[in-house]
Amino acid sequence: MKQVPNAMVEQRTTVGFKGVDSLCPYCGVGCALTFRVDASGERILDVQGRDGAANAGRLCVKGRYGYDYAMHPQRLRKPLIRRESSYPKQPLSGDVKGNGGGPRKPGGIVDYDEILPHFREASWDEALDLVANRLAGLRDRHGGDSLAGFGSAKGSNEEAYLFQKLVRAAFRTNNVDHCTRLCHASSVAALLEGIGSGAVTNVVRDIENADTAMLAGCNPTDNHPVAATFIKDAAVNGTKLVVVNTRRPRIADHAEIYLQIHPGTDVALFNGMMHVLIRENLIDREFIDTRTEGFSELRKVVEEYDPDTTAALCGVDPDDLVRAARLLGGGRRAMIFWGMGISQHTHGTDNSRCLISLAMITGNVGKPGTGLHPLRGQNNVQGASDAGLIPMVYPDYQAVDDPGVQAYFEDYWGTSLSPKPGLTVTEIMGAALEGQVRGMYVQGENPFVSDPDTNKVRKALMALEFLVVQDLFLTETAEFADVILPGSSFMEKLGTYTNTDRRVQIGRPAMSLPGEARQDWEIICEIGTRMGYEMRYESVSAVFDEFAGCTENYKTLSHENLGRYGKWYPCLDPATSDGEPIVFGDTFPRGKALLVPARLRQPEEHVDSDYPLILNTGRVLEHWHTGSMTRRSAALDRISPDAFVEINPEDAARLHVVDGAMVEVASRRGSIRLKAKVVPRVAEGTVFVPMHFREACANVLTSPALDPQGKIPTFKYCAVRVRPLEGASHGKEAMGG
Ligand SMILES: Nc1nc2c(c(=O)[nH]1)N[C@H]1C(S)=C(S)[C@@H](COP(=O)(O)OP(=O)(O)OC[C@H]3O[C@@H](n4cnc5c(=O)[nH]c(N)nc54)[C@H](O)[C@@H]3O)O[C@H]1N2
Ligand SMILES: Nc1nc2c(c(=O)[nH]1)N[C@H]1C(S)=C(S)[C@@H](COP(=O)(O)OP(=O)(O)OC[C@H]3O[C@@H](n4cnc5c(=O)[nH]c(N)nc54)[C@H](O)[C@@H]3O)O[C@H]1N2
Ligand code: SF4
Ligand SMILES: [Mo]
Repeated sequence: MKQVPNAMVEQRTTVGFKGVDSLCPYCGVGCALTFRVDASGERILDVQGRDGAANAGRLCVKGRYGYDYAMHPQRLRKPLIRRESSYPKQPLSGDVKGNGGGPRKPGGIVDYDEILPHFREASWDEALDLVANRLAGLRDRHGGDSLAGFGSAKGSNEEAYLFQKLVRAAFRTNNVDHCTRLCHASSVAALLEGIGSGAVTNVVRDIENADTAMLAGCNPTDNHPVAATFIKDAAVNGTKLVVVNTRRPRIADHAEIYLQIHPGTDVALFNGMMHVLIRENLIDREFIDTRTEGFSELRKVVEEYDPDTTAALCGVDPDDLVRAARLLGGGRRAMIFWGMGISQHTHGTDNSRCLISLAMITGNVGKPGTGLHPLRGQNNVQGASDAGLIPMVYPDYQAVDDPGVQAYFEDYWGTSLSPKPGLTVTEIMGAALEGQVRGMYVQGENPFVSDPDTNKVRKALMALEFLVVQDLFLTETAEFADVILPGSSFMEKLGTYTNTDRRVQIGRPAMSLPGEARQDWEIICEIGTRMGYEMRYESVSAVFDEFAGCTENYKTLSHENLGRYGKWYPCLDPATSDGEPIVFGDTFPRGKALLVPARLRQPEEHVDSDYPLILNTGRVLEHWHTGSMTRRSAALDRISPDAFVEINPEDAARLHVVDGAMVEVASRRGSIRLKAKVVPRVAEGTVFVPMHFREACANVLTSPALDPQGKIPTFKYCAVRVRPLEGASHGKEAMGG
């Protein structure tokens, strides 16, 4: 592929072009689009929205302008091997304490000139043999559990399926996980316990049939932007929105009621709402009797949460709490959407349990305009989970410690398998630090920037005896690698992706691979085969068929019958049906839904006079997680170039922080320097830092404390202090280097 300056990418050309029907590579909304590609097949000219089930032709700024990362000159083009002289390993681009860390191009991207000399180019054969030999050597000397793999929710179902198969069958361990652990793991734990399925019950666009929609701990305008447009349409047509958040999201402008609660007090709020619903008899008795169990225990617990006490705990007006409850019950059709403000807490599972109970006691499941919708984040996090990129389960959530299931997969894959559930993302980092995990394969994740407590992650990555990273770019994580493999971007590959609505859709290749980069799925298979476990497939669709063969919800689907528009699963007869937009009308996978009560628990981390503020972390519209893609997208980086911390005007005045000035934010684990934005949308006593900017890495601050069931870290709650930096100017140069 030729290198193209970004400016040229935006130019239209009059020479011939072809249209490729595909998908947006970013979020779980799963918008369908058409790439217009120039005649050479090496350059995307522009993108048009396509009339997919999730987007009806709409796209957000990332879908429309965010594709050029794939054409960035920093794309990896050849396998790289770390030079002998670069051992023992040191962090290459600065220590990322958050205060600048290393040389950067404008836009925060590391200057490769400083890093590349630590690696040498290698042939694929040399690199793949090295990877296979080192991993197999560790496996044979120390056992399969000395290895671990992080797969990717940015990749396809086929890649996710192959990756977990590689780890289980060739590494011989269940230590395989992905970013779902940092995301909706707690929601899924509560949903599996409560109803026996982790996927959404109703699709986003069913909101047009809802009387009420509650949006708890999510910010759809920035994070699920096209879904947000359908939510706003519904609001215009009469659906009442109840928004629950700690930092006013833009969707609150359309809300009937906005509840700005104290961080981490959702359990109390939802219990208080259930208290009102039961007291005022706005519940659905028949649904409770026929479809649920555990109501009397739930009733006892929520009895303790009268509106006045609860509202005080949560910092909201008791009348608003009562009004919000009334909007959800009394036979109104209500939908519940939720996001990371619910799941990323040490009580994330409890938060979701309460939302499930709220839906159940009001009979709001299984009908149009109702249901439970944990908004999925990555374009394929639903599919990657379905395909078994989870340490405790094979594809289709089948437990690895169930002897019947183990026997089935031993037969299906023709090898013996470990019955021991594996470690999660966060546990793997701990085990690496302690020397139990010695070798790792990271494909399409950037844990150095996305995992909590960066200083701990750095030590863990440095402690590994062998690390192979397969990415599009030389990421912050890849700086710790022994071998770096250049993979395929979304725009270069064929595969299926499952969106937040359970819709399985095909992404099609629009461009050729750059340099010697290879297809991710082929690299995974090569490693397996070279480790002694044969993995050979004729095509991507053959991989899909093997995956569908062991995964109930996909059994009827194939590349052929997914066609241009895809299908919702379950889909009994793809020839005649589009699949099911609404599920569980008669029964739940576990039979009756289990109502599991929860009480408000104190957070692990406490504020005190040294660390008096609560840190909330999250996202901005234009950037994607660790920035490796969007900070290499010209339009997106231009709109949102800098890290910032939002601080309330009252706190700012007290701390002598002015808008635009440089400040230091410190937690008990580390500190970062960035620009202050003084805004009332964050509550007094709280601050907000987006996670995208490696030079002011939010996760230097965050705590690795975990939810006991979901094992998800508490990204939404840690104690910090803010101080102005003396003599700091407003410019970028003050961000250190
Ligand atoms: N632009 C963009 N879009 C994305 C992504 C991205 O990186 N960039 N990532 C994708 C992924 S993987 C995911 S998981 C989704 C995440 O999408 P969201 O779930 O919307 O994610 P966040 O912005 O992290 O957090 C959601 C909200 O929780 C609020 N919150 C914080 N603490 C609390 C609390 O204690 N209680 C309540 N009720 N709310 C609280 C925050 O203020 C924030 O508005 O976005 C996806 N979409
Ligand atoms: N503080 C804080 N931290 C958080 C969160 C938060 O709210 N606050 N949210 C958490 C959540 S919800 C999530 S989902 C995680 C996300 O964490 P990560 O998944 O680690 O973040 P990404 O930046 O999406 O990483 C994707 C990587 O894959 C590469 N990539 C993209 N496409 C491909 C491909 O097709 N093939 C290959 N081989 N590589 C590819 C990209 O270059 C990038 O390096 O972050 C978590 N971390
Ligand atoms: S809403 Fe999500 S899937 Fe749709 S265009 Fe935007 S980022 Fe892409
Ligand atoms: Mo996520």
